[in-house]
Amino acid sequence: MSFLLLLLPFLVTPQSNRNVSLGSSLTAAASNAHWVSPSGDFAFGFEQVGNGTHDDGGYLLAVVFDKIPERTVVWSANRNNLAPRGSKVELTTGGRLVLTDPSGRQIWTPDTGERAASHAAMLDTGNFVLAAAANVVSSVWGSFQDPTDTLLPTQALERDTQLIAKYSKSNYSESRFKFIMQDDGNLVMYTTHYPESRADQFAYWVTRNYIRAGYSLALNQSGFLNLLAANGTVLDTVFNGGGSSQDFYHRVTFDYDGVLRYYEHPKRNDMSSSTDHASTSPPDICTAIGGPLGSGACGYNSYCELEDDNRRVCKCPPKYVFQDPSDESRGCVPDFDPEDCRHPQESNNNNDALFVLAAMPKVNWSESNYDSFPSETEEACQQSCLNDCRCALVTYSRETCTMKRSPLSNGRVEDAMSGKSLIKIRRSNSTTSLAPDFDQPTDTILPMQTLVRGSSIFVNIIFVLASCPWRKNPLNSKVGETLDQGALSSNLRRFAYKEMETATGGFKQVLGSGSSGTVYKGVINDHNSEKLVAIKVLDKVHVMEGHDVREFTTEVTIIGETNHKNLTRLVGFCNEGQHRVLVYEFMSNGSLADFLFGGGETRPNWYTRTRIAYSVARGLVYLHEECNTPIIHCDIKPQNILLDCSMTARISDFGLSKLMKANQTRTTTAIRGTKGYLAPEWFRNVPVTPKVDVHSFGIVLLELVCCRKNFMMEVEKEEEMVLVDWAYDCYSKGKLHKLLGDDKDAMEDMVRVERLVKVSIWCIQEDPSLRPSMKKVVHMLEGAVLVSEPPDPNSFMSAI
Ligand SMILES: *[C@@H]1O[C@H](CO)[C@@H](O)[C@H](O)[C@H]1NC(C)=O
Ligand SMILES: *[C@@H]1O[C@H](CO)[C@@H](O)[C@H](O)[C@H]1NC(C)=O
Ligand SMILES: *[C@@H]1O[C@H](CO)[C@@H](O)[C@H](O)[C@H]1NC(C)=O
Ligand SMILES: *[C@@H]1O[C@H](CO)[C@@H](O)[C@H](O)[C@H]1NC(C)=O
Ligand SMILES: *[C@@H]1O[C@H](CO)[C@@H](O)[C@H](O)[C@H]1NC(C)=O
Ligand SMILES: *[C@@H]1O[C@H](CO)[C@@H](O)[C@H](O)[C@H]1NC(C)=O
Ligand SMILES: *[C@@H]1O[C@H](CO)[C@@H](O)[C@H](O)[C@H]1NC(C)=O
Ligand SMILES: *[C@@H]1O[C@H](CO)[C@@H](O)[C@H](O)[C@H]1NC(C)=O
Ligand SMILES: *[C@@H]1O[C@H](CO)[C@@H](O)[C@H](O)[C@H]1NC(C)=O
Ligand SMILES: CC(=O)N[C@H]1CO[C@H](CO)[C@@H](O)[C@@H]1O
Repeated sequence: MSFLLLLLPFLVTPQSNRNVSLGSSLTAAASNAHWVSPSGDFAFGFEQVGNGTHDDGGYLLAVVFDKIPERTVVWSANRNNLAPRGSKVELTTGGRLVLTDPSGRQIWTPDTGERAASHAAMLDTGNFVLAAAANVVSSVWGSFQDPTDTLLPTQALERDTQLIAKYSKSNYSESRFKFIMQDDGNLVMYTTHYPESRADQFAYWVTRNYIRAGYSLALNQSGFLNLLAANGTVLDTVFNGGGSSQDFYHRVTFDYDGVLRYYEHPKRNDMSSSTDHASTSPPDICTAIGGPLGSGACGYNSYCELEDDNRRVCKCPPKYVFQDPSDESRGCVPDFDPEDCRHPQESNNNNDALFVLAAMPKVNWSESNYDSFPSETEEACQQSCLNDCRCALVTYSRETCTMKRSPLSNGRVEDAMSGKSLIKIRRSNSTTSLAPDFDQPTDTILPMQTLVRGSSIFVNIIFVLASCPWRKNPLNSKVGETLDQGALSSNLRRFAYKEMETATGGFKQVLGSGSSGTVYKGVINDHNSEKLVAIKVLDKVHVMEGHDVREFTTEVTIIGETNHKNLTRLVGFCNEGQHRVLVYEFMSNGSLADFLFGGGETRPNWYTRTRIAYSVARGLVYLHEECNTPIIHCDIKPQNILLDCSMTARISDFGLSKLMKANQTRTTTAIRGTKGYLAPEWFRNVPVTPKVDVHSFGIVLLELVCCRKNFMMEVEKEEEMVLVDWAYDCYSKGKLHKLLGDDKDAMEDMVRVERLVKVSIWCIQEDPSLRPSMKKVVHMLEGAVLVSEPPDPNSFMSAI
């Protein structure tokens, strides 16, 4: 003890080779002390960010490379909440690490599960640990287990942990990009539909060859980023750094543009001048993020260009400026008033004179179309845009004129673009013709994909494509023109937004919220009696993007036309201003998720469960094959299956899926659907068919049989973690009873149990063509046809 006390005075100054003892602290000040690792490679302490005033800067408690010139943060504690000058991090005498501001308010403390540390240490690996007792191995917490955006050699991204990119080069706050080693074994990159900040995320990158197989992602000491199976086997090498660890520091960072990069930093200054070299994934972020929702990789009206090193740059078209000059990812706004088009100040001036088109030959804004028609000449096409105030940009390609409206989204430089974009801008008052530089082609040859060194999975990048966009292709929605009337004459009620407010008592009681909106409980007046309803308020993003009033009405009408005992019924809707609301029958017995996983002591009744399985299957047959406009649900899961008062299952939320069209092409990168229930083809570049619902149904069916969720972390044996794998295992070994726990009714009905499990294994086949149609599923469930031996659901994947 006295030894420790003697050391104390030195601990506040930089030093190496020392354990940090209880009672030590560091203070955020102009010149910062650090706790340094024995080799001096890494340091733990405060890093100044911005100017250090509380408003636009402060101190980051971080681990940095201590020997390379540019201070590179590899881990931080308080990225979203910078500490003001004078803040203190202390390893208290009680064995806790606490970051407090000068007034003593706690800013951050690691989650050690209440365990006290005996000392702390900055290790040579870059891991800052709180040691439990005598040895560092049994640490109570380590920065490696709580990564921010970087992995270091010997560090692994374990299941259910994630990297979150920082906001920008100099802003360490969390951004919208997440890279997750999911507990379902998939390695996925997610983002939100920027600029909307919503909980709803979509995947833009997924490991393809090892769906559900991954256990952790580890960077090893020779600079290989490996995807590992549970037993430690290397499944694939994501990056191959290769450089020697004697000469280089290695790191893998999930960067602020949503791209995972591999970096090397030479350890000695005299070594080759290039400080980093990067392997990246996805190789082209500009195209990886797309689809009809959100703005794409850059903000609205801007366009994304890939530089030599695969870094994206967001740019504004001519006469447009960044909405926020300090943040180029927020998109651009016109530097003129587009409304001038509608109200030309000089009455005799036609729009021709006020607005002109500037050519941008290689820039494609792939979304925002509102009209498209054949046009023999480019001039005629241009004139159409100039004559239409809605038109912000027009493309002319292969004698087709396509008009796009504001805000333009998903802009990117596309080398292979077949036509050209012409953007409408206001002519400046003084000049009658445009400055020549606007017409200058911007088609400098681009390094589209400067190739990625040593990547393997990453070359197989898929752009997570899906074909269940919420929005219909506007080009096909002209039919909508007469539909507003049609909706009114059908039996759907149209509500005013005020009525919705009254019905829900000011949107008080939330029944649930999902990918597309929030559902409230409400009461409406129906033929002079009160009727309970579920009122779904769609998120604004669906409203802003892609829905004009007519399109919404078109879709609502199609939902309203469905009529089946095993679907929830749409009672009415509200379509007013910014508000899009759907009103459904209220289901008194909650969702199947509550029923199955509600946590009661005994399993819900077996016969009720089998009846639910039949009802869901019948509802899906109707959606796929029997209603006027076939519908793929895209998001079948227990939360979307509701139970009415007689415990009959009713599928809900189907209205929000894309109406199924023959020969559907993929038009969006948005994944509708929920992790775990998603069919693997969502992650592949193949058409999405009704078979995606069959896959999700197969998983729900297994959950019904076994009364547990597909993924469960708290299981006795590891092989039970993923239900679909475990179930196949039990089935192939003839040990189905293991799935049933103490479910007596089910035990006595083993013939049916086996049939249901076999059906569900058929449904979850990786190869969609092996999965039965829902009609066949119903026949199999009812025992009308024999169910043959299903193959291993994963055999298709392993054959690739
Ligand atoms: C704060 O930092 C910015 C850029 O880092 C600089 O332009 C500005 O002058 C600084 N402000 C003060 C008050 O130091
Ligand atoms: C960093 O970005 C976030 C998100 O835009 C913002 O809220 C925060 O103020 C920024 N921090 C600094 C220091 O600029
Ligand atoms: C740090 O503490 C551990 C455990 O108490 C001890 O084994 C190690 O020698 C200490 N290191 C130094 C440099 O004091
Ligand atoms: C790192 O991984 C690669 C590829 O899996 C392997 O060849 C190499 O031996 C590993 N290096 C170490 C130090 O484990
Ligand atoms: C480890 O797991 C992989 C995939 O799960 C399997 O292919 C391999 O045979 C296993 N290896 C050992 C040694 O168990
Ligand atoms: C722009 O991109 C979209 C989507 O990739 C494509 O369909 C379209 O043809 C492109 N436009 C032109 C003019 O090449
Ligand atoms: C152009 O003229 C309008 C009205 O005459 C004026 O409001 C506007 O500021 C002028 N713009 C420029 C760029 O001179
Ligand atoms: C809900 O289901 C239970 C059976 O689990 C049933 O007893 C009850 O009557 C149902 N509730 C309503 C409101 O019908
Ligand atoms: C779908 O595509 C196939 C082949 O491309 C074609 O034969 C068929 O007629 C198309 N169906 C519809 C409804 O367009
Ligand atoms: C119309 C229809 O097929 N309704 C079915 C809904 O589900 C129940 C329970 O399985 C069936 O009995 C109905 O026939």
